[in-house]
Amino acid sequence: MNSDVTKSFSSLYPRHLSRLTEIAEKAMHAEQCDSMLIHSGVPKLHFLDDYHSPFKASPHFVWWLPVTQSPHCYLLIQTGQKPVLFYHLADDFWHVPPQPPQGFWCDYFDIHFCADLAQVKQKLSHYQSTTAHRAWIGEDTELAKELGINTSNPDGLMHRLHYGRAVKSPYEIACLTQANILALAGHRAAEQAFMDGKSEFETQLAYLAAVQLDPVEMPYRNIIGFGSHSAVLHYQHYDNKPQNMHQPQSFLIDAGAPCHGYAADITRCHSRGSPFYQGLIDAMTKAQLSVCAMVKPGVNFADLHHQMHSLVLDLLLEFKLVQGSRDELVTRRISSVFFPHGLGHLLGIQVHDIGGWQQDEVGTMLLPPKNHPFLRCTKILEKDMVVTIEPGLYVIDSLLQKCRDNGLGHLLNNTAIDQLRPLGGVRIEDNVVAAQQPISLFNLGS
Ligand SMILES: [Mn+2]
Repeated sequence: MNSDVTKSFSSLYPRHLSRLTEIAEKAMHAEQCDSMLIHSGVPKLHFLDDYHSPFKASPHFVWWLPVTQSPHCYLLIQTGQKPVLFYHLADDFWHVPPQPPQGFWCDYFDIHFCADLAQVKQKLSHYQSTTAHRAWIGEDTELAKELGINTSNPDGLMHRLHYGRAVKSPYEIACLTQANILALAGHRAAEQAFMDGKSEFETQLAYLAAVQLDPVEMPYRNIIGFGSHSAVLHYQHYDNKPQNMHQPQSFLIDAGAPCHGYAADITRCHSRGSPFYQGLIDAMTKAQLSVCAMVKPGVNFADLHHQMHSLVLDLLLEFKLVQGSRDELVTRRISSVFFPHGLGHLLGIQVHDIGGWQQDEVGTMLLPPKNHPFLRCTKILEKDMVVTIEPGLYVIDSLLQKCRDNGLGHLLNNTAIDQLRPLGGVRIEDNVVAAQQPISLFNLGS
């Protein structure tokens, strides 16, 4: 990260913190509490084992400060007071022990170093005036009781915080931008590896080398699929087989990167030697860009999803994957056979950021329409919400078979489907900031 970027984080952070303070104080006031203790979390042990899963900090903790790799920390937010951080600092001869925190955010917190829970308890007791009205935000509710807090993750408070998290501050948008810029380096390296004939596994290594990260530091497991693997929505392997360079090949890569705990979530497709597949990529990219341009305040995300279905149907007709009257194809919802997932989701600290169905701060939920159960966002967009726009079109044989079983086989053009099958499918995904002029973050880096 260059010094300009670091400077921009330090200049944007104070406003982020005051926005959070405002949201938190309003939420606490509405829910009759005057402080909350937010736990960073702990790594989880495997069953009957002494190995842990990789540590994932609580998103509520990361929202306040970019500390993503420090378990056993506590953040005390009190109405009208400077935030207090109880930072875990203990001798540990098995690992490199944690270091005192450094960075642009430190001055805004009272920081206490604690080696164990007894020290946390002791130091927390200096802030005891409000414990009767204190809420715990964290997974381990037994730990909350040990610290004298009986109210854990109260629904009312959580709804208000989750609602607030959907709209991003300029600091958060800078984090998401930087994550996109890092992901771009990975995507370029992976494309090159694919074109050079590397295997899926080698392509994954090329991505990781370019972003200089361990897989466990990635916001989600990279999807690197060649050929028919690109039609498996969450394809989970990295094939070692070398490519056959005498055959056309397709490549779908869904891979992100982190910055201060915020995630990029980007998908691209590449063709080597298939004008048919390249044509499909180009047409999908055009359709996707037209919907990215609609990510504006006041727009219903479900409407964008339906608009995308109409564009996917255009593509299915253009590439002759389906046949029959447009009316019948719409009525039979044929686009869902090829595009079975949602258009996208809120993006932030969590890749599928929380609150996509939440309509207001008291937690009214609007579930997705019955025929579109995988739509992860049913919100009316507001300025500075960040969403992914990720339409896809795939040959998924189980869904095609169901379609035939339902007596709709006459709508499918098997010749064209057979042509696409070995190439899998396409998905194009960008991270877009809702605004009058929507901002596509991945493009900022290219
Ligand atoms: Mn996504």
